Amino acid sequence: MSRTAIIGAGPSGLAQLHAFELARLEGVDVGDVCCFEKQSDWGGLWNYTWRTGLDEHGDPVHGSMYRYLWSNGPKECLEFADYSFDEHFGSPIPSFPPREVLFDYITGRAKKSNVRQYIRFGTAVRRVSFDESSQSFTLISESFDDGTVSSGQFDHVIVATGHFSTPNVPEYPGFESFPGRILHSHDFRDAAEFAGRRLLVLGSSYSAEDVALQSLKYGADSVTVAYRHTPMGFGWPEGISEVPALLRVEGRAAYFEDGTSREVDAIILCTGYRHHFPFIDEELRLSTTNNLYPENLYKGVVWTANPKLMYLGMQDQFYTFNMFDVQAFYARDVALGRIEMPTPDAMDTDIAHWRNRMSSLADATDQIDFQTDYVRDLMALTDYADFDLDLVREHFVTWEHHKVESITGYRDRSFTSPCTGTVAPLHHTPWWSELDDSLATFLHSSASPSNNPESSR
Ligand code: FAD
Ligand code: NA7
Repeated sequence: MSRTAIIGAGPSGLAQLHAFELARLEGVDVGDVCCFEKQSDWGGLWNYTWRTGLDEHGDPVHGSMYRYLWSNGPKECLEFADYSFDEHFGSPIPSFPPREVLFDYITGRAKKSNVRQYIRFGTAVRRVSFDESSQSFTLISESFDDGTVSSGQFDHVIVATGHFSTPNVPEYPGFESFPGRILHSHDFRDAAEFAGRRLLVLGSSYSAEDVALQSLKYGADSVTVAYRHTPMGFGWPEGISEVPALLRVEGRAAYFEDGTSREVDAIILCTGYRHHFPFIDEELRLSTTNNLYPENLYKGVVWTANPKLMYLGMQDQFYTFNMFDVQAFYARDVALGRIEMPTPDAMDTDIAHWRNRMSSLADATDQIDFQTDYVRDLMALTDYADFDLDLVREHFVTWEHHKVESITGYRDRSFTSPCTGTVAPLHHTPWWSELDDSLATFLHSSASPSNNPESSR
Protein backbone atom coordinates (compact mmCIF):
# COMPACT_ATOMS: atom_id res chain seq x y z
CA MET A 1 0.00 0.00 0.00
CA SER A 2 1.35 3.46 -0.85
CA ARG A 3 1.90 5.87 2.03
CA THR A 4 1.60 9.66 1.86
CA ALA A 5 2.55 12.09 4.62
CA ILE A 6 1.05 15.57 4.78
CA ILE A 7 2.83 18.01 7.09
CA GLY A 8 0.51 20.67 8.52
CA ALA A 9 -3.27 20.85 8.97
CA GLY A 10 -3.81 24.48 8.02
CA PRO A 11 -5.90 25.44 4.98
CA SER A 12 -3.35 23.79 2.63
CA GLY A 13 -3.02 20.53 4.56
CA LEU A 14 -6.80 20.32 5.02
CA ALA A 15 -7.25 20.91 1.27
CA GLN A 16 -4.91 18.00 0.68
CA LEU A 17 -6.79 15.67 3.03
CA HIS A 18 -10.07 16.72 1.41
CA ALA A 19 -8.71 15.98 -2.07
CA PHE A 20 -7.59 12.48 -1.07
CA GLU A 21 -10.88 11.80 0.70
CA LEU A 22 -12.91 12.75 -2.38
CA ALA A 23 -10.89 10.26 -4.45
CA ARG A 24 -11.30 7.58 -1.77
CA LEU A 25 -15.08 8.10 -1.77
CA GLU A 26 -15.01 7.59 -5.54
CA GLY A 27 -13.51 4.17 -4.93
CA VAL A 28 -9.88 5.04 -5.69
CA ASP A 29 -7.22 3.28 -3.64
CA VAL A 30 -5.43 6.29 -2.15
CA GLY A 31 -3.30 4.19 0.19
CA ASP A 32 -2.45 5.31 3.66
CA VAL A 33 -2.67 9.09 4.14
CA CYS A 34 -1.35 10.56 7.38
CA CYS A 35 -1.26 14.23 8.37
CA PHE A 36 1.09 15.54 11.08
CA GLU A 37 0.07 18.72 12.90
CA LYS A 38 2.16 20.19 15.67
CA GLN A 39 -0.67 22.23 17.19
CA SER A 40 -3.50 20.68 19.16
CA ASP A 41 -6.13 21.82 16.65
CA TRP A 42 -6.50 22.40 12.93
CA GLY A 43 -6.87 25.60 10.87
CA GLY A 44 -3.22 26.69 10.77
CA LEU A 45 -2.85 30.46 11.08
CA TRP A 46 -6.63 30.78 11.40
CA ASN A 47 -6.48 28.85 14.68
CA TYR A 48 -5.85 31.94 16.83
CA THR A 49 -3.43 31.73 19.72
CA TRP A 50 -2.71 34.34 22.39
CA ARG A 51 0.77 32.87 22.78
CA THR A 52 3.90 34.51 21.42
CA GLY A 53 7.50 33.32 21.40
CA LEU A 54 7.55 29.67 22.40
CA ASP A 55 4.49 27.45 22.68
CA GLU A 56 3.59 25.22 25.62
CA HIS A 57 6.11 22.64 24.37
CA GLY A 58 9.01 25.02 23.81
CA ASP A 59 8.49 25.06 20.03
CA PRO A 60 8.24 28.37 18.12
CA VAL A 61 4.62 29.59 18.11
CA HIS A 62 3.19 29.11 14.62
CA GLY A 63 0.40 31.68 14.84
CA SER A 64 0.86 35.16 13.35
CA MET A 65 -2.75 36.27 13.53
CA TYR A 66 -4.10 38.81 15.95
CA ARG A 67 -7.35 39.81 17.58
CA TYR A 68 -9.71 41.86 15.41
CA LEU A 69 -8.22 40.48 12.19
CA TRP A 70 -10.73 40.75 9.34
CA SER A 71 -10.21 39.21 5.92
CA ASN A 72 -8.08 41.57 3.86
CA GLY A 73 -9.59 40.36 0.57
CA PRO A 74 -13.17 39.56 -0.45
CA LYS A 75 -14.24 36.11 0.75
CA GLU A 76 -15.63 35.50 -2.74
CA CYS A 77 -12.01 35.38 -4.00
CA LEU A 78 -11.13 32.43 -1.77
CA GLU A 79 -14.41 30.46 -1.76
CA PHE A 80 -14.11 26.67 -2.02
CA ALA A 81 -15.69 25.67 -5.34
CA ASP A 82 -17.17 22.55 -3.74
CA TYR A 83 -18.30 24.07 -0.43
CA SER A 84 -19.83 27.51 -0.75
CA PHE A 85 -20.29 30.10 1.99
CA ASP A 86 -24.04 29.73 1.45
CA GLU A 87 -23.83 26.00 2.13
CA HIS A 88 -21.83 26.55 5.31
CA PHE A 89 -23.69 29.51 6.83
CA GLY A 90 -27.15 28.76 5.45
CA SER A 91 -27.68 32.28 4.16
CA PRO A 92 -25.53 34.98 2.54
CA ILE A 93 -22.91 36.72 4.67
CA PRO A 94 -20.92 39.92 3.96
CA SER A 95 -17.76 39.88 1.86
CA PHE A 96 -15.12 40.65 4.52
CA PRO A 97 -15.53 38.32 7.51
CA PRO A 98 -13.41 38.39 10.66
CA ARG A 99 -10.97 35.58 11.42
CA GLU A 100 -13.31 33.46 13.56
CA VAL A 101 -15.85 33.30 10.74
CA LEU A 102 -13.27 32.12 8.20
CA PHE A 103 -11.94 29.58 10.72
CA ASP A 104 -15.50 28.26 11.05
CA TYR A 105 -15.81 28.01 7.27
CA ILE A 106 -12.48 26.24 6.67
CA THR A 107 -13.03 23.74 9.44
CA GLY A 108 -16.69 23.29 8.45
CA ARG A 109 -15.66 21.69 5.17
CA ALA A 110 -13.05 19.56 6.93
CA LYS A 111 -15.73 18.32 9.34
CA LYS A 112 -18.09 17.58 6.46
CA SER A 113 -15.48 15.49 4.69
CA ASN A 114 -14.59 13.87 8.00
CA VAL A 115 -10.82 14.15 7.61
CA ARG A 116 -9.94 14.75 11.27
CA GLN A 117 -9.43 10.99 11.64
CA TYR A 118 -6.27 11.22 9.49
CA ILE A 119 -4.54 13.90 11.59
CA ARG A 120 -2.02 13.27 14.35
CA PHE A 121 -2.32 16.40 16.47
CA GLY A 122 0.38 17.58 18.84
CA THR A 123 2.93 15.91 16.59
CA ALA A 124 5.79 17.94 15.15
CA VAL A 125 7.77 16.68 12.19
CA ARG A 126 11.46 16.89 13.10
CA ARG A 127 13.17 15.45 10.03
CA VAL A 128 12.40 14.42 6.46
CA SER A 129 15.08 12.53 4.52
CA PHE A 130 15.06 10.47 1.33
CA ASP A 131 16.66 7.11 0.79
CA GLU A 132 17.68 6.50 -2.84
CA SER A 133 17.87 2.72 -2.53
CA SER A 134 14.34 2.24 -1.16
CA GLN A 135 13.04 5.32 -3.00
CA SER A 136 11.16 6.30 0.15
CA PHE A 137 11.16 9.08 2.71
CA THR A 138 11.89 8.63 6.37
CA LEU A 139 9.89 11.03 8.49
CA ILE A 140 10.79 11.52 12.12
CA SER A 141 8.16 13.10 14.35
CA GLU A 142 7.82 13.98 18.01
CA SER A 143 4.57 13.55 19.88
CA PHE A 144 4.01 16.25 22.50
CA ASP A 145 1.66 13.96 24.44
CA ASP A 146 4.33 11.64 25.73
CA GLY A 147 7.53 12.92 24.14
CA THR A 148 7.93 9.82 21.97
CA VAL A 149 9.91 10.13 18.79
CA SER A 150 8.65 7.98 15.91
CA SER A 151 10.01 7.13 12.52
CA GLY A 152 7.89 6.23 9.48
CA GLN A 153 8.45 5.40 5.81
CA PHE A 154 6.48 7.25 3.15
CA ASP A 155 6.35 7.14 -0.65
CA HIS A 156 5.26 10.77 -0.94
CA VAL A 157 5.63 13.77 1.34
CA ILE A 158 3.51 16.91 0.97
CA VAL A 159 4.76 19.93 2.88
CA ALA A 160 1.91 22.26 3.93
CA THR A 161 3.53 24.12 6.81
CA GLY A 162 2.90 27.64 5.49
CA HIS A 163 5.46 30.42 5.16
CA PHE A 164 4.12 33.26 7.28
CA SER A 165 5.32 32.09 10.69
CA THR A 166 9.06 32.59 10.90
CA PRO A 167 9.60 36.35 11.11
CA ASN A 168 12.20 38.28 9.16
CA VAL A 169 13.63 40.53 11.88
CA PRO A 170 15.99 43.29 10.76
CA GLU A 171 17.97 45.35 13.24
CA TYR A 172 18.58 49.09 13.02
CA PRO A 173 21.17 51.17 14.91
CA GLY A 174 19.84 52.19 18.29
CA PHE A 175 17.36 49.33 18.71
CA GLU A 176 19.37 47.94 21.61
CA SER A 177 18.83 51.08 23.68
CA PHE A 178 15.30 52.03 22.52
CA PRO A 179 13.29 52.64 25.72
CA GLY A 180 10.07 51.03 24.46
CA ARG A 181 8.77 47.80 23.01
CA ILE A 182 10.08 46.48 19.67
CA LEU A 183 8.19 43.54 18.20
CA HIS A 184 7.61 41.79 14.88
CA SER A 185 4.06 41.60 13.49
CA HIS A 186 4.29 37.82 14.13
CA ASP A 187 4.03 38.70 17.84
CA PHE A 188 1.35 41.39 17.47
CA ARG A 189 -1.81 40.16 19.20
CA ASP A 190 -3.95 43.05 20.37
CA ALA A 191 -3.99 46.54 18.89
CA ALA A 192 -5.58 47.88 22.09
CA GLU A 193 -2.20 47.39 23.78
CA PHE A 194 -0.97 50.45 21.87
CA ALA A 195 -3.83 52.80 22.74
CA GLY A 196 -2.47 56.27 23.42
CA ARG A 197 0.99 55.35 22.04
CA ARG A 198 3.00 56.82 19.18
CA LEU A 199 3.86 53.88 16.93
CA LEU A 200 6.51 53.36 14.32
CA VAL A 201 5.65 50.62 11.81
CA LEU A 202 8.30 49.35 9.38
CA GLY A 203 7.24 47.83 6.04
CA SER A 204 4.93 48.66 3.17
CA SER A 205 2.93 45.53 2.53
CA TYR A 206 -0.19 43.81 3.92
CA SER A 207 0.94 43.55 7.54
CA ALA A 208 2.15 47.17 7.72
CA GLU A 209 -1.12 48.35 6.21
CA ASP A 210 -3.33 46.33 8.53
CA VAL A 211 -1.34 46.75 11.75
CA ALA A 212 -1.25 50.53 11.19
CA LEU A 213 -4.99 50.69 10.59
CA GLN A 214 -5.90 48.34 13.46
CA SER A 215 -3.70 50.24 15.88
CA LEU A 216 -5.24 53.59 15.03
CA LYS A 217 -8.72 52.07 15.11
CA TYR A 218 -8.15 50.79 18.64
CA GLY A 219 -6.77 54.06 19.96
CA ALA A 220 -3.09 54.59 19.04
CA ASP A 221 -2.12 58.24 19.30
CA SER A 222 -0.28 58.21 15.95
CA VAL A 223 1.23 55.72 13.52
CA THR A 224 4.27 56.53 11.40
CA VAL A 225 4.87 53.98 8.64
CA ALA A 226 8.41 53.87 7.24
CA TYR A 227 8.80 52.29 3.81
CA ARG A 228 12.06 50.83 2.53
CA HIS A 229 11.43 51.21 -1.21
CA THR A 230 7.91 52.34 -2.09
CA PRO A 231 5.16 53.95 -0.01
CA MET A 232 1.77 52.24 0.03
CA GLY A 233 0.32 55.63 -0.85
CA PHE A 234 -3.23 55.09 0.43
CA GLY A 235 -5.38 58.00 1.59
CA TRP A 236 -4.65 57.33 5.27
CA PRO A 237 -6.98 58.55 8.00
CA GLU A 238 -5.69 61.34 10.20
CA GLY A 239 -3.13 59.86 12.58
CA ILE A 240 -1.31 57.66 10.04
CA SER A 241 1.48 59.00 7.86
CA GLU A 242 4.16 57.45 5.66
CA VAL A 243 7.83 58.42 5.68
CA PRO A 244 10.90 57.07 3.85
CA ALA A 245 13.17 54.38 5.31
CA LEU A 246 14.29 54.36 8.92
CA LEU A 247 18.01 55.09 9.38
CA ARG A 248 18.45 54.77 13.15
CA VAL A 249 16.87 55.48 16.50
CA GLU A 250 18.43 57.52 19.29
CA GLY A 251 16.50 57.20 22.51
CA ARG A 252 12.87 57.58 21.47
CA ALA A 253 13.72 59.57 18.34
CA ALA A 254 13.48 57.77 15.00
CA TYR A 255 15.47 59.26 12.09
CA PHE A 256 14.39 58.77 8.48
CA GLU A 257 16.02 58.97 5.07
CA ASP A 258 14.37 62.30 4.22
CA GLY A 259 16.12 63.98 7.16
CA THR A 260 13.04 64.09 9.38
CA SER A 261 12.72 62.54 12.83
CA ARG A 262 9.91 61.66 15.25
CA GLU A 263 9.59 60.49 18.82
CA VAL A 264 7.90 57.11 19.11
CA ASP A 265 6.88 54.82 22.00
CA ALA A 266 6.92 51.42 20.29
CA ILE A 267 8.20 49.91 17.03
CA ILE A 268 6.40 47.16 15.10
CA LEU A 269 8.45 45.38 12.44
CA CYS A 270 6.05 44.43 9.64
CA THR A 271 9.03 43.20 7.70
CA GLY A 272 7.70 39.91 6.36
CA TYR A 273 8.52 36.27 6.90
CA ARG A 274 11.06 33.64 5.90
CA HIS A 275 10.37 30.30 4.23
CA HIS A 276 11.79 28.10 6.96
CA PHE A 277 11.88 24.31 6.89
CA PRO A 278 14.60 23.24 9.34
CA PHE A 279 13.06 19.74 9.46
CA ILE A 280 13.72 18.95 5.79
CA ASP A 281 17.08 17.66 4.58
CA GLU A 282 18.99 20.28 2.66
CA GLU A 283 18.73 18.69 -0.80
CA LEU A 284 14.94 18.57 -0.41
CA ARG A 285 14.49 21.98 1.18
CA LEU A 286 12.75 24.83 -0.61
CA SER A 287 14.71 28.05 -0.30
CA THR A 288 13.02 31.14 -1.68
CA THR A 289 11.96 34.70 -1.09
CA ASN A 290 8.26 35.52 -0.91
CA ASN A 291 7.31 35.65 -4.59
CA LEU A 292 4.59 34.48 -6.98
CA TYR A 293 6.55 31.58 -8.51
CA PRO A 294 9.32 30.09 -6.35
CA GLU A 295 12.21 28.32 -8.03
CA ASN A 296 12.44 24.52 -8.29
CA LEU A 297 8.71 23.86 -7.95
CA TYR A 298 7.14 22.46 -11.09
CA LYS A 299 3.57 23.78 -11.43
CA GLY A 300 4.36 25.66 -8.23
CA VAL A 301 4.02 22.37 -6.32
CA VAL A 302 6.40 19.56 -7.29
CA TRP A 303 10.03 19.53 -6.10
CA THR A 304 11.76 19.05 -9.44
CA ALA A 305 14.80 17.22 -8.05
CA ASN A 306 12.49 14.63 -6.48
CA PRO A 307 8.85 14.73 -7.64
CA LYS A 308 7.76 12.49 -4.77
CA LEU A 309 8.11 15.59 -2.61
CA MET A 310 5.55 18.38 -2.98
CA TYR A 311 4.95 21.77 -1.39
CA LEU A 312 1.59 23.56 -1.10
CA GLY A 313 0.90 27.27 -0.70
CA MET A 314 4.50 28.45 -0.99
CA GLN A 315 3.72 31.34 -3.35
CA ASP A 316 3.02 34.90 -2.33
CA GLN A 317 -0.73 34.99 -2.21
CA PHE A 318 -3.55 36.89 -3.84
CA TYR A 319 -5.43 33.60 -4.17
CA THR A 320 -5.51 31.47 -1.03
CA PHE A 321 -7.97 28.69 -0.14
CA ASN A 322 -9.14 27.94 -3.69
CA MET A 323 -5.54 27.99 -4.96
CA PHE A 324 -4.49 25.59 -2.20
CA ASP A 325 -7.41 23.37 -3.26
CA VAL A 326 -6.32 23.22 -6.89
CA GLN A 327 -2.73 22.59 -5.84
CA ALA A 328 -3.92 19.81 -3.54
CA PHE A 329 -5.86 18.16 -6.37
CA TYR A 330 -2.76 18.36 -8.53
CA ALA A 331 -0.49 16.95 -5.79
CA ARG A 332 -2.95 14.15 -5.10
CA ASP A 333 -3.05 13.17 -8.77
CA VAL A 334 0.75 13.20 -8.97
CA ALA A 335 0.94 10.97 -5.88
CA LEU A 336 -1.69 8.61 -7.33
CA GLY A 337 0.22 8.38 -10.60
CA ARG A 338 -2.65 9.97 -12.55
CA ILE A 339 -0.38 12.77 -13.74
CA GLU A 340 2.90 11.82 -15.29
CA MET A 341 5.92 14.02 -14.61
CA PRO A 342 7.79 15.35 -17.65
CA THR A 343 11.59 15.14 -17.91
CA PRO A 344 13.62 17.39 -15.56
CA ASP A 345 14.50 19.61 -18.55
CA ALA A 346 10.85 20.04 -19.47
CA MET A 347 10.02 20.93 -15.87
CA ASP A 348 12.79 23.52 -15.77
CA THR A 349 11.59 25.02 -19.05
CA ASP A 350 8.05 25.33 -17.72
CA ILE A 351 9.27 26.97 -14.51
CA ALA A 352 11.50 29.34 -16.48
CA HIS A 353 8.53 30.38 -18.61
CA TRP A 354 6.53 31.39 -15.52
CA ARG A 355 9.47 33.04 -13.79
CA ASN A 356 10.35 35.06 -16.90
CA ARG A 357 6.84 36.36 -17.01
CA MET A 358 6.96 37.09 -13.27
CA SER A 359 10.05 39.26 -13.70
CA SER A 360 8.17 41.59 -16.07
CA LEU A 361 5.04 42.16 -13.98
CA ALA A 362 4.56 45.92 -13.71
CA ASP A 363 1.78 46.35 -11.17
CA ALA A 364 -0.82 44.67 -8.97
CA THR A 365 -3.14 43.99 -11.91
CA ASP A 366 -0.33 42.14 -13.70
CA GLN A 367 0.33 40.14 -10.54
CA ILE A 368 -3.36 39.26 -10.20
CA ASP A 369 -3.45 38.17 -13.86
CA PHE A 370 -0.33 36.09 -13.32
CA GLN A 371 -1.75 34.18 -10.37
CA THR A 372 -5.13 33.84 -12.09
CA ASP A 373 -3.40 32.18 -15.05
CA TYR A 374 -1.44 29.95 -12.68
CA VAL A 375 -4.67 28.75 -11.03
CA ARG A 376 -6.27 28.34 -14.47
CA ASP A 377 -3.33 26.21 -15.61
CA LEU A 378 -3.72 23.85 -12.63
CA MET A 379 -7.51 23.71 -13.00
CA ALA A 380 -7.09 22.48 -16.55
CA LEU A 381 -4.89 19.65 -15.28
CA THR A 382 -7.25 18.49 -12.50
CA ASP A 383 -10.94 17.78 -11.95
CA TYR A 384 -11.32 20.48 -9.27
CA ALA A 385 -14.92 21.80 -9.39
CA ASP A 386 -15.42 24.62 -11.85
CA PHE A 387 -15.94 28.20 -10.66
CA ASP A 388 -15.92 31.57 -12.39
CA LEU A 389 -12.22 32.32 -12.26
CA ASP A 390 -12.57 35.39 -14.51
CA LEU A 391 -15.00 36.87 -12.02
CA VAL A 392 -12.50 36.29 -9.19
CA ARG A 393 -9.82 38.05 -11.24
CA GLU A 394 -12.21 40.97 -11.78
CA HIS A 395 -13.01 41.05 -8.05
CA PHE A 396 -9.32 41.30 -7.13
CA VAL A 397 -8.83 44.23 -9.52
CA THR A 398 -11.97 45.97 -8.21
CA TRP A 399 -10.82 45.35 -4.61
CA GLU A 400 -7.48 47.02 -5.37
CA HIS A 401 -9.39 50.05 -6.69
CA HIS A 402 -11.62 50.11 -3.63
CA LYS A 403 -8.51 50.23 -1.41
CA VAL A 404 -7.23 53.24 -3.30
CA GLU A 405 -10.64 54.92 -3.00
CA SER A 406 -10.84 54.32 0.76
CA ILE A 407 -8.42 52.27 2.84
CA THR A 408 -10.80 52.41 5.82
CA GLY A 409 -13.89 51.71 3.72
CA TYR A 410 -12.90 48.97 1.28
CA ARG A 411 -14.20 46.26 3.61
CA ASP A 412 -17.67 47.80 3.44
CA ARG A 413 -18.16 46.65 -0.15
CA SER A 414 -20.09 43.68 -1.48
CA PHE A 415 -19.02 41.07 -4.06
CA THR A 416 -20.75 38.31 -6.02
CA SER A 417 -19.89 34.67 -5.43
CA PRO A 418 -18.03 33.01 -8.34
CA CYS A 419 -19.53 29.71 -7.18
CA THR A 420 -23.21 30.43 -6.46
CA GLY A 421 -23.84 33.90 -7.92
CA THR A 422 -24.99 35.10 -4.48
CA VAL A 423 -24.55 38.81 -3.88
CA ALA A 424 -23.14 39.45 -0.42
CA PRO A 425 -25.20 41.63 1.93
CA LEU A 426 -23.52 44.59 3.58
CA HIS A 427 -22.30 44.23 7.15
CA HIS A 428 -24.57 46.02 9.62
CA THR A 429 -21.71 48.28 10.89
CA PRO A 430 -18.95 49.97 8.85
CA TRP A 431 -15.63 48.21 9.46
CA TRP A 432 -13.91 51.35 10.75
CA SER A 433 -16.41 51.69 13.60
CA GLU A 434 -16.96 47.95 14.23
CA LEU A 435 -14.86 47.05 17.26
CA ASP A 436 -16.38 43.61 17.85
CA ASP A 437 -14.95 40.87 15.63
CA SER A 438 -16.86 37.91 17.11
CA LEU A 439 -18.65 35.41 14.90
CA ALA A 440 -21.87 35.98 16.83
CA THR A 441 -21.90 39.74 16.23
CA PHE A 442 -20.83 39.35 12.62
CA LEU A 443 -23.59 36.92 11.77
CA HIS A 444 -26.20 38.85 13.75
CA SER A 445 -28.62 40.60 11.37
CA SER A 446 -26.46 40.03 8.29
CA ALA A 447 -27.22 36.32 8.15
CA SER A 448 -28.67 33.74 10.42
CA PRO A 449 -26.17 31.56 12.26
CA SER A 450 -25.02 28.48 10.44
CA ASN A 451 -27.79 25.98 9.80
CA ASN A 452 -25.19 23.33 9.22
CA PRO A 453 -25.11 21.20 12.38
CA GLU A 454 -21.53 20.25 11.53
CA SER A 455 -20.32 23.80 11.34
CA SER A 456 -20.44 25.09 14.87
CA ARG A 457 -17.17 25.12 16.72
P1 FAD B 1 -0.67 27.79 7.72
O1 FAD B 1 -2.00 28.39 7.88
O2 FAD B 1 0.51 28.51 8.23
O3 FAD B 1 -0.71 26.31 8.35
C1 FAD B 1 0.44 25.50 8.45
C2 FAD B 1 0.24 24.42 9.52
O4 FAD B 1 1.43 23.60 9.57
C3 FAD B 1 0.03 24.98 10.92
O5 FAD B 1 -1.12 24.42 11.50
C4 FAD B 1 1.30 24.55 11.68
O6 FAD B 1 1.08 24.30 13.06
C5 FAD B 1 1.71 23.29 10.93
N1 FAD B 1 3.15 22.98 11.06
C6 FAD B 1 4.18 23.83 10.84
N2 FAD B 1 5.37 23.19 11.03
C7 FAD B 1 5.07 21.91 11.39
C8 FAD B 1 5.85 20.77 11.71
N3 FAD B 1 7.20 20.80 11.69
N4 FAD B 1 5.22 19.62 12.04
C9 FAD B 1 3.84 19.55 12.07
N5 FAD B 1 3.06 20.61 11.76
C10 FAD B 1 3.66 21.78 11.41
N6 FAD B 1 -5.13 34.87 3.72
C11 FAD B 1 -6.36 35.20 3.29
O7 FAD B 1 -6.90 34.56 2.37
N7 FAD B 1 -7.05 36.24 3.84
C12 FAD B 1 -6.54 36.95 4.88
O8 FAD B 1 -7.19 37.87 5.37
C13 FAD B 1 -5.25 36.59 5.37
N8 FAD B 1 -4.73 37.25 6.42
C14 FAD B 1 -3.51 36.88 6.90
C15 FAD B 1 -3.02 37.56 8.00
C16 FAD B 1 -1.79 37.22 8.54
C17 FAD B 1 -1.28 37.96 9.73
C18 FAD B 1 -1.04 36.18 7.94
C19 FAD B 1 0.29 35.82 8.51
C20 FAD B 1 -1.51 35.50 6.82
C21 FAD B 1 -2.76 35.84 6.29
N9 FAD B 1 -3.30 35.19 5.19
C22 FAD B 1 -4.55 35.53 4.73
C23 FAD B 1 -2.52 34.20 4.41
C24 FAD B 1 -2.42 32.78 5.00
O9 FAD B 1 -1.13 32.40 4.63
C25 FAD B 1 -3.39 31.78 4.41
O10 FAD B 1 -4.73 32.21 4.56
C26 FAD B 1 -3.34 30.37 5.01
O11 FAD B 1 -3.38 30.37 6.42
C27 FAD B 1 -2.13 29.55 4.57
O12 FAD B 1 -2.42 28.21 4.86
P2 FAD B 1 -1.30 27.08 4.99
O13 FAD B 1 -2.03 25.83 5.36
O14 FAD B 1 -0.48 27.05 3.75
O15 FAD B 1 -0.34 27.54 6.16
P1 NA7 C 1 5.39 40.79 2.89
O1 NA7 C 1 4.21 40.96 2.00
O2 NA7 C 1 6.40 39.80 2.51
O3 NA7 C 1 6.07 42.23 3.01
C1 NA7 C 1 7.21 42.44 3.78
C2 NA7 C 1 7.48 43.93 3.89
O4 NA7 C 1 8.60 44.10 4.75
C3 NA7 C 1 7.83 44.62 2.57
O5 NA7 C 1 7.15 45.84 2.48
C4 NA7 C 1 9.34 44.84 2.70
O6 NA7 C 1 9.81 45.99 2.08
C5 NA7 C 1 9.49 45.04 4.17
N1 NA7 C 1 10.85 44.77 4.65
C6 NA7 C 1 11.55 43.61 4.57
N2 NA7 C 1 12.75 43.75 5.14
C7 NA7 C 1 12.82 45.04 5.59
C8 NA7 C 1 13.81 45.78 6.26
N3 NA7 C 1 14.99 45.23 6.55
N4 NA7 C 1 13.53 47.07 6.58
C9 NA7 C 1 12.35 47.63 6.26
N5 NA7 C 1 11.36 46.96 5.62
C10 NA7 C 1 11.61 45.68 5.29
O7 NA7 C 1 4.93 40.43 4.38
P2 NA7 C 1 3.62 40.87 5.18
O8 NA7 C 1 3.86 40.43 6.57
O9 NA7 C 1 3.28 42.29 4.93
O10 NA7 C 1 2.47 39.98 4.54
C11 NA7 C 1 2.51 38.56 4.66
C12 NA7 C 1 1.15 37.97 4.79
O11 NA7 C 1 0.59 38.38 6.03
C13 NA7 C 1 0.18 38.35 3.72
O12 NA7 C 1 -0.34 37.21 3.08
C14 NA7 C 1 -0.94 39.08 4.43
O13 NA7 C 1 -2.22 38.69 4.00
C15 NA7 C 1 -0.69 38.93 5.86
P3 NA7 C 1 9.97 46.19 0.48
O14 NA7 C 1 8.56 46.23 -0.03
O15 NA7 C 1 10.73 45.00 -0.01
O16 NA7 C 1 10.67 47.48 0.37
